[in-house]
Amino acid sequence: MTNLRSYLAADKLIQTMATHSPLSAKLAEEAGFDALWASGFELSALYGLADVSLITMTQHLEMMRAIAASSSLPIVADIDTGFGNAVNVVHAIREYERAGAACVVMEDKAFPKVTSLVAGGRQDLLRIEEFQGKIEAACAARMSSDFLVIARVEALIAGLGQDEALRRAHAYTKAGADMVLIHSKQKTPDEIEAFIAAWDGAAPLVLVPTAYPEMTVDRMRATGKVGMVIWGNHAIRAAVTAMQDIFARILEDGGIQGVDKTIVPVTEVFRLQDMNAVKDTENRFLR
Ligand code: SPV
Ligand code: MG
Repeated sequence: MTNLRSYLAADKLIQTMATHSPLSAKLAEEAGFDALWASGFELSALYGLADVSLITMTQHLEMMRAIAASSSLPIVADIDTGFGNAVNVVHAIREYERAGAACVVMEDKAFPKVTSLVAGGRQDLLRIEEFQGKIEAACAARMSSDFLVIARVEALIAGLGQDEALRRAHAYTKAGADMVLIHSKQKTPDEIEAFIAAWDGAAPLVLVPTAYPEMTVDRMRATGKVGMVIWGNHAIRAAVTAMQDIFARILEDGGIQGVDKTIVPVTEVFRLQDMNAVKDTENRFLR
């Protein structure tokens, strides 16, 4: 597994794709992404639940372990609010590092959190000092210095403006955060680009441009301050689009004759399941 800190040292823009399962992780790796986002939103959606701290740490960890077992890419674990206070954070960091995460992203919202992109969502933030304590706890709890701690600033999401976002980003870097994720739900990149222009901290920034899709890789690179982009929920949205289309068509057509050639053959799924390895094992050992 590549160490994310070495990417940072090389000034690489790390492209991180959302995943909710080992299968989506394998597809992201084959597509050529650098890292995997173990997204809380995607896993919540997979369970048919809202992303409001309903998924437990155990559920998220279990999926993350399954993802780690099926991909060699570094995993950026979305630990939401860190599951409580600094005491919970220490426990969470030990668990996530042991489970194979390369990095965690922890957000400065109060538990239970409300998903960031929903219109009119209740967005309660922690006091800066309290979140600094949680970042310090995360840094102190990690076993390897290669394990990255990313502080996620939700001040723009909460409508508190750029000054508050900058104040928080500086405070969290002072507490030891390796990178700062600055999130925005504005429909254009303006708010984020204004933040980036004003950011004079040493920590590279992380963007999740879901709400402002015109923010391209080239545009992020041009700022010289973005170290990672997270394509935040495109795996689950792509899956929903595909299933909605195919399910509707099967009912409309009264059968699968129309869709059969439009989806991957079952042999492609066998390949992703590594059925050949099963056959080899059978040939070797079944007597
Ligand atoms: C997630 O994917 O779980 C995220 C990104 O935290 S967002 O849903 O945009 O908050
Ligand atoms: Mg999340």
